[in-house]
Amino acid sequence: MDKKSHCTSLIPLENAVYLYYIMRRKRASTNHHQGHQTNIINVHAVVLGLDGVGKSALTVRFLTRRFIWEYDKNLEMTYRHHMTLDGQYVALDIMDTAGENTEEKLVKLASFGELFFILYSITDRVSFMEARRLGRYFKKVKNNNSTLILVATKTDQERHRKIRENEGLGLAKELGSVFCEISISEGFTETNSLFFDSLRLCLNKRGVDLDNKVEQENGDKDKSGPLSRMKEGFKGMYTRRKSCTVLAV
Ligand SMILES: Nc1nc2c(ncn2[C@@H]2O[C@H](COP(=O)(O)OP(=O)(O)OP(=O)(O)O)[C@@H](O)[C@H]2O)c(=O)[nH]1
Ligand SMILES: [Mg+2]
Repeated sequence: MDKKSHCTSLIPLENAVYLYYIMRRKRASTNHHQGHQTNIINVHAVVLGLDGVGKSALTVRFLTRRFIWEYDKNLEMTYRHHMTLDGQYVALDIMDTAGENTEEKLVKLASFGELFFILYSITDRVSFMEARRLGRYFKKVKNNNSTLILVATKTDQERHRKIRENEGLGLAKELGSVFCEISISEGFTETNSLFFDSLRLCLNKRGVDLDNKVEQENGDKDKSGPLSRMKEGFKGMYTRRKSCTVLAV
């Protein structure tokens, strides 16, 4: 199939996102009747990194559970996604960025975002260098008012690996971020847990008290997501509170 016909998959995707949103609203109103928290918290997330690292793949995987091999390269999209996280109703705005990360663009992203997913591919050293540049920038301009998540993608391409896991860990330590390696193509669970764990970190940082006793929808019942597993690499920096991994600041 040519690239263009693949790209049209973004049109039905809008319907899928809408349906997903309706279903979640239904569940949220059920929660309301059961007496759970119903105030809405808005979180602005930004997905960024060099071209081709999997920004759109990650975003679309989380929103629709689907993996698509080709996306429109110049398409920058912001999605509004409603979800419940540990009993808390969250309106998550996800900006899937595209194109060159100029200084001017980074200034805009810094003012928009609170949660930053900085991606690189384990198969591409240039993408790792770009992730380092972006991470250093947001660490500097956002000071401690943001949550940085360093995400190494394409672990299913192990034979083409150029960046060792330790290099990713080292960069994450420098940035004060968390770190995980995932394959977006191989399954939905890791991507889903990555978003849920990251939102927990972000809201914990804001001081939001999440209720871990509420059973998660969306298959996020096991708390063994990529970030939770990576805590091993951060002994001393992370501590387990309630049922999620939180940054000990
Ligand atoms: N094997 C494999 N391929 C992946 C993975 N994630 C993304 N890809 C593929 O990598 C290519 C680029 O992914 P995109 O999601 O378009 O990357 P992007 O970062 O949005 O790229 P731009 O929009 O051009 O900046 C696509 O063919 C994806 O299907 C992964 O985990 N494993
Ligand atoms: Mg893209």
